[in-house]
Amino acid sequence: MSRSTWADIKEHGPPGDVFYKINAKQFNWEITYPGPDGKFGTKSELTMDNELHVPVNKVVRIDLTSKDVIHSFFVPNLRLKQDAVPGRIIHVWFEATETGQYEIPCAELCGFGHSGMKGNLTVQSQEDYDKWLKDEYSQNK
Ligand SMILES: [Cu+2]
Repeated sequence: MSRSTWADIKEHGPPGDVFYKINAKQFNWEITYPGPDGKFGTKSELTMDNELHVPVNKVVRIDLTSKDVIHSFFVPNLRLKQDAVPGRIIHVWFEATETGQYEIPCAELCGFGHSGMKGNLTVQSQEDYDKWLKDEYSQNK
């Protein structure tokens, strides 16, 4: 892969449609959704362990970091793997083109619970995603 191809994929990528923050920690993926206003850092944002829901055919952008040791965010079905490093925020993006459930194992030996560190990626139609998220927001109040 040439240097410019690498840069196109890893450094630039297309503009995002949906945004999340993922904080790896022994031994879960802590996933933060922006509030209904699209903003992070407010009371209405939503944080949960291991459940990443995204709409299909949308560019997903993630700010990935770690609270403790080095983990690796791995979605085998998307051929996506990126280290999560404490003290650094690494930008990750993908676009899932098929609905379904996929696993997010940790791909870096990170301690005694490493083998059980597994998240779930749910790729949904926009309609189902909106419904799910609305429901989660209302339970969060
Ligand atoms: Cu891990």
